[in-house]
Amino acid sequence: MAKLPIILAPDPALKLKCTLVETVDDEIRRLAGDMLETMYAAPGIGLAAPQVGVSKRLLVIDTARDDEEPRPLCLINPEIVDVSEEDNLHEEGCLSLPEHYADVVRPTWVKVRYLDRDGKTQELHADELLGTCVQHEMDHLDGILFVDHISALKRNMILRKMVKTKKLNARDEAAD
Ligand code: GNR
Ligand code: NI
Repeated sequence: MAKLPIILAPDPALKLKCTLVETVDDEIRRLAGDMLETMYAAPGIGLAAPQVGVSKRLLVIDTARDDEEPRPLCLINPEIVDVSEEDNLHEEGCLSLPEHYADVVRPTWVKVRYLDRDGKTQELHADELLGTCVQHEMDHLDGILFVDHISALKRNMILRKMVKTKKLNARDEAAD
C-alpha cells in the first residue's frame, strides 16, 4: 500500500463530477487500499477518490473510534436510495480544507446502495457520524465541498485563507 498526496482546495480537481467505476478490478482494489492508508495516516474518517486526484466514484470511510476495532468501508458507485425527512446539524471538517470547520445541515440518515471491493451490491443505512460522513464523501464525487453548504460569507473567508496558506507553503518550499 502507499500513502497518496491529498489535494487541497481551491483546486479544479475537487470541482469535477466523477465518472462511474466500470469494473471492480485489482487496480480499483489497490486504489481503495491506498486511500484507506492515506485516510488513516491523515488522520481522517473518510476520503473520496477526487481528493487524491482520481476522478472516479469511489470512497473509503472508517468512523470507528480509537478505542474500537477498525471498520474500513469502501463504497464504489454509491447511490442514495432513501433519505430521512428530518435534518440534522453537524460540525464538519475536510482533509482538503485542513483546520477549517463549519456547521452543516444535512438529512439525519441516508440509505446508500453501492458496490463493495468484490463488486457485490450492498446497502448501508447510515446515521449520526457515519450518515454525515457518507454524505460528505458522496458530495466530493460530484465536485461539492462542505463549504458549498454554508453562507457565501463563511465560504469565501475559508477559501481565501486556503489561498493564503497555499501561497505561504509554496514560498517556504521554494526557499528549501
Ligand atoms: O476526517 C474527516 N472528518 C469529518 C468530520 C465531520 C464531517 C465530515 C468529515 S470527513 C473528513 C475527511 C474528508 O475530508 N473526507 O472527504
Ligand atoms: Ni472532505
